[in-house]
Amino acid sequence: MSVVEGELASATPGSAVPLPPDAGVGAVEALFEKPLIDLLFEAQSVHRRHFDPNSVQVSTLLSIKTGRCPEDCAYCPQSIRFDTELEVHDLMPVEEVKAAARRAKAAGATRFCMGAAYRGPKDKDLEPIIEMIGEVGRLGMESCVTLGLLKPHQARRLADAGLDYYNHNLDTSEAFYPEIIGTRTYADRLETLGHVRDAGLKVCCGGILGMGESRRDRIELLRTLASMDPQPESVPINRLVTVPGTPLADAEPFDNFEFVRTIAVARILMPRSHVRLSAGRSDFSDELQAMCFFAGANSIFYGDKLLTTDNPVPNDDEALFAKLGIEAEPGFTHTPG
Ligand code: SAM
Ligand code: DTB
Ligand code: SF4
Repeated sequence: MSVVEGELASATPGSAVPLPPDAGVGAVEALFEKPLIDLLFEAQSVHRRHFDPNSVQVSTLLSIKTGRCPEDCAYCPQSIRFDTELEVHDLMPVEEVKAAARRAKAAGATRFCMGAAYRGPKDKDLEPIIEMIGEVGRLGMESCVTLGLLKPHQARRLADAGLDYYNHNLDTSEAFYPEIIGTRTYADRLETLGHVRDAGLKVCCGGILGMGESRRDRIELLRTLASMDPQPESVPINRLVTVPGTPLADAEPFDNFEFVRTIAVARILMPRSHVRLSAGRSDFSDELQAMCFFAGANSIFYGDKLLTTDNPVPNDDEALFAKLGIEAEPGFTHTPG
């Protein structure tokens, strides 16, 4: 810890030591209720004890299978149940995905995430995906996939293929979840996360803000994430992207300060996790993004598209990093195999 960091940490108001992962509702509520500046100061103090505060991890996302998903997630443009005028496609050819991974590497990404609109993959779907994972590793990037619910043997197959991360979100609190998704339960999601951990994979797990949930739901989501042992290595915090045709198309815009508070509380509860400023950034001002980085967000998706919706164009992100003096986190290099 540098002298400045030491001073900052010792001057932290309230709990300089992060809350335990099983902190009670009251303790987490008290964080949310702090004056914003005190909360940000505490989150930033925790953040710089574990990370370089001027470094942000950069991931690239690609939808390798788009649309016609049988699930009914009320936020999702890819559900077959909603008319979202989506351009659908089956699993992309392996060579096309490999080429996209090479472009991501050349653009500076250190993690390549591949998403597929499945309830869960069939065993035969995993074969081409395993080839894609191999190429990402050979390029020296970390690999991540998000394929829905997994069976234990499927998680092991992905781990054996050299996959680094599996993304599977809890999305919201257990209590609010049935308002959003009817086709699979919270317990199903926790079970998949257990299989992912048991297979030795790193976990990327987070949620969405702005679906009409209460602050109590956000508290419960963060408590559930933080009480995982070990905590998820990556925590994507998405702000709902309202997509015409989905049941949440007319959801009220989510409050910017509540978004920043949620990032800060996530940082305090999960001090060693990468907290990703995920979907929704296209609607954020530079100033709001800067506040999120100050609150402890230290990962973004880079590239003009998320899975099916817009993300800021790379030029804008480069300009933002330059203005803020932020550097992309140095790459992780796999042993070529
Ligand atoms: N089908 C897989 C699954 O559900 O696990 C993988 C892909 S799914 C699209 C990945 C995540 O994207 C969801 O869990 C959700 O958190 C996020 N997401 C999807 N649509 C979104 C939207 N409109 N706004 C914000 N986040 C969204
Ligand atoms: C996550 O939490 N957010 C990403 C990633 N994991 C796969 C996906 C965001 C999707 C936003 C809506 C879309 O582009 O379709
Ligand atoms: Fe399907 Fe995933 Fe979208 Fe739900 S979030 S509808 S499971 S693609």
